Amino acid sequence: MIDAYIGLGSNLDQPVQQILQALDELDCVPESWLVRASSLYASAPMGPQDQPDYVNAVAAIRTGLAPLDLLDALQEIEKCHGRIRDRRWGPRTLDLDLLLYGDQIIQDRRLTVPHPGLAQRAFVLKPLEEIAPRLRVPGLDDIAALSAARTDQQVRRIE
Ligand code: A4P
Ligand code: MG
Repeated sequence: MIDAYIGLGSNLDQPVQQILQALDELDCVPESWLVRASSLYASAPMGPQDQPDYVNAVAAIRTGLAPLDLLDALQEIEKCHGRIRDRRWGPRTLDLDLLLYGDQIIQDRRLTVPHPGLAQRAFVLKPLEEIAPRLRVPGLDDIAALSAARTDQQVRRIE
């Protein structure tokens, strides 16, 4: 079994509900269960500004699925949330990113792990720091150090 970390994001159709439902669905992925879930966080959109603010969270799951099978399962969940792939960085009902898969480095046509945006994005680092502060990103630093370098980006914990 491998510990994997999933980034969740939504900014359409009741984002808080989208994220809470997706956390339940992660617990239903085959050969997998939810180990921890962060609080929910709100932030302004990265990329095009003509879209609503985002709600983000990070989940830790324990899984027996191979990385590409896990990606398939995540995309299946996105599809069930009515995700329509439109423009890059555009608004979405649900985005699930595979942030980390154990300590593996993966360079596949369909899958890059660690997720390439991880170290730049406070909306990923903050929730990840909440549930796994001492976790190391392969090839980089530990989460707390990466997060401390991104305090310029405003991310608000939702109560
Ligand atoms: N793919 C490769 N590696 C991965 C991975 N580690 N996890 C491939 C998931 N997918 C991965 O993804 C495109 C392709 O990436 C997939 O088919 C998969 O094979 P996508 O979700 O269709 O494309 P996207 O999400 O529109 O593009 P991208 O670059 O992944 O966008 P991001 O990085 O997900 O950013 N602002 C705030 N505040 N919060 C947000 O959550 N999110 C985005 C989207 C923009 N601005 C945001 C937020
Ligand atoms: Mg994505």
